[in-house]
This record gives sequence, C-alpha cells and structure tokens, in this order.
Amino acid sequence: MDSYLHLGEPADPDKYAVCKYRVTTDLPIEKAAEAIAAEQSTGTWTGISTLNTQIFNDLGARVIDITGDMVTVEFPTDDFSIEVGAVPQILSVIAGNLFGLGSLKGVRLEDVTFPKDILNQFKGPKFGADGMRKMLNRPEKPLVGTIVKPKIGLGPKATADYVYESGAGGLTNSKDDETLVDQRFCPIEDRTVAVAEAIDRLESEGIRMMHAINVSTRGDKIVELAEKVQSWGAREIMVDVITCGFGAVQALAEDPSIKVPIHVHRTMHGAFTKDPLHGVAMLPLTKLVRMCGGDALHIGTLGVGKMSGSSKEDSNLAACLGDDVPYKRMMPVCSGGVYPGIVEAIVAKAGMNVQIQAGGGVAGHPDGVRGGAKAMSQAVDAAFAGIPKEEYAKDHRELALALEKWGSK
Ligand code: RUB
Repeated sequence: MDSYLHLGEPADPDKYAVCKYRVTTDLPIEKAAEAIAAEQSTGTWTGISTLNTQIFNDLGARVIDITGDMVTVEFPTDDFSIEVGAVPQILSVIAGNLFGLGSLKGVRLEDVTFPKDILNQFKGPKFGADGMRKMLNRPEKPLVGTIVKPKIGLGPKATADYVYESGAGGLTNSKDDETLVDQRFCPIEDRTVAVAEAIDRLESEGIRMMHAINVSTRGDKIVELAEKVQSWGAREIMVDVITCGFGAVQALAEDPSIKVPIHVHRTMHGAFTKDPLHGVAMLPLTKLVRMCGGDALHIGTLGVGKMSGSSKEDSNLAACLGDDVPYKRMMPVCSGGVYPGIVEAIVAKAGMNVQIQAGGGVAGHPDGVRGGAKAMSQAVDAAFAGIPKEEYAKDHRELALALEKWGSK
C-alpha cells in the first residue's frame, strides 16, 4: 500500500475538503501527519487485510503540505455521507478521533475549506446580515445591542422593561443570555409575550428593535419551542450552538414554519477553542454555523473585550461576511466584556458590518439601562462618523459618564 503522504501535490478544492491542523508531537512530523490521515480515513494503527488498493486510492486522506507545525490534509468528497448536510458525520471525519491519538501531544483543527458539492448541500442563512438590517431599517451603521443582565433572575416584566429602556435609549438589538431559557422565575411564554409588547410599544413610537428569545433545548423539541415562541410574538430566536448542536441551528433555519432570524451563541466553545495547540479553532465553527443557517454569530471582540481571543478572529469576520460561499452573509456579533469605551477599537478592527453588544456595559451605567443604551449608541454613532469618542462625549453626557466609569481602549 502507498503512503498517505502526497507532499507538494496541489490541493484540489473541488474534490476534497482541505483541513489545516496544527500538530505538536515528539514523532517526526511526517509520521504524525500520516497518523492523522490514516485514522481519519482508511487506516488504523496497524496494517489490515481488508484494506485494498482501490479503497485506499479512492478514500484515503492525503497529506499535501507540512509547513512548520501546520499539516494540510485533504479528504476525498466520497469520505463524506451522501445524506444532505450531515454535520455530525462531517465533524467525525475532520475533527473526530484524531484528538485522542496518543502519538500526538496536541492537534488543533485551524481551518477547513469544503468542496462545492458539500457547500451546495447547505442553505445558509434565511435572513443574514442584510435581512436583519432591512428588518431594523438600519442599512449602514453597526447594529448595537445588549444582553439582559443579570444573566438570570429578572422576571418577565422586568425583562420587558429592560428591553423597552434599551430600545428607548437607541439600541437595535437585545437578547436573552445563554443560560436563560424557561426557568421558574421567568417562564419563556410570559417573557416572550411581555417582551413582544415592549417591542410593539417601541414600534408605535417609531423605534425598531429585535430581541432574541433563547430556545436552546433538547433536539426533538427545539423546532416546536421556536414555533411556540414565534406564535407568542418573538421576532428573533437564539440558540446555543455548541450545547444544542449544529443540527439544531439547521433544523430551525430549514424549517419553513420558522420565519424569524436566528442569533447563534457559542457558549462552551472555549472548552476546545481556547488552547492554541489543541482542539478546534473558532474558524471552522463559524463556517459551519453559516452553512447551517445562523443569521448572526458571536465571534468575540477581536482581542478587545473580556473573553480571550486575538486578532486571529479577523478570519471569523471574513467567514461571516465573505462571498466565497453560496450563502447570504451572516452578521458577526462582538460580545463579552464590551462597554462604550471599546466600541471605537472594535469598529476599527471589525468595520461597520457588525453587531456590537454589551450586557454589563449597559446595565452598569450610572444612569441605568436607558443611560447605558444611550452611551453604547452614542459610542457607535461616534465611531460611524469617525469622531474620536472623547470629542463626541463633550456633548453626549451618557457617553461621558461611561468613559469616566469604565475608561477606554
Ligand atoms: C456578555 C455575555 C455573553 C458573551 C459571550 O455579557 O454574557 O454571553 O457575549 O461572548 P457582558 P462570546 O457584556 O456583561 O460581558 O460568545 O462572544 O465569547
């Protein structure tokens, strides 16, 4: 049998899924690379009598490049299930057993590029960034939002009041936090109805706003819950993609009865994205969420906010907004430790096609939620106009108070 090493052969993105793995090993790196290609396609730890040349040639993964610690492996399209849009099987191929291989000290999937045949199996976002902007009548400025805080504890009326105050202060978006779904202190039906009334009230005052209700639940119930939430007046829903699975996003996006955008939270991603030498980078996850139909996705704050991350997250921006895939653009959401003083820095990195949202950075404002919403909104207006925040704050009291309380970057 031939080797899995095909170094120097050009990648063929029409016939193969091309993956980049960062590998840490005591083995010669070629051996480690071969072990990955073998384990993830036709091989195992020893030679086997059932593997013939045809199977090996047709389905064997190929290591086509090794540069430093980065190994590029391509997987033939036929390694993937013919079932349309089968993310679990795709993940088992590109991000499965290899993480447990004893011969590797660490391995991290950094990127994946799918062939057209696979991309075309997916539908992408129903609304996407442009659809959301249209619904909000906000064509150019960054969307600006909040996460209702405290994360848990407010009842339906207090949540709706928070949303109303946020909209009255100028925010375009608000959302449930990732741990709030249907607790006793805030039943989802009562919350959705109360929030819908608040948003209707804002609309009657000429203000458009969206609030994402978190429908994260068991797989066999999520579409049903989203339908209910929609019938209670929700105009946007939220799903925690890692805890619910990509299939949940896909089921919601592809179900014809769901007619509202899907905000995708990535809670738990840090378990496998945080270690720079082991796990899965955010980029493959971003690509998969867009394929599955997320309309907006958290991508971090590009190294500026509270969650760890770096400017490498720029690649996530491109994966949300790039036109190299046959889908609508997905709204990148910058969130986690955001406050008015860092909005300018986020916009400098992310550009204008972004949703910037703050929880504590709104609810912690000295003037309360409306004041915090105004300060965030003013910070976005300043960045949009290219006016330094300190300058803008001279005649915008709420922004001035926020800069005084939290400083800036
Ligand atoms: C933000 C918060 C969110 C983060 C997660 O609250 O609780 O769950 O957005 O961020 P606050 P990400 O604004 O008070 O920090 O998924 O982007 O890492």
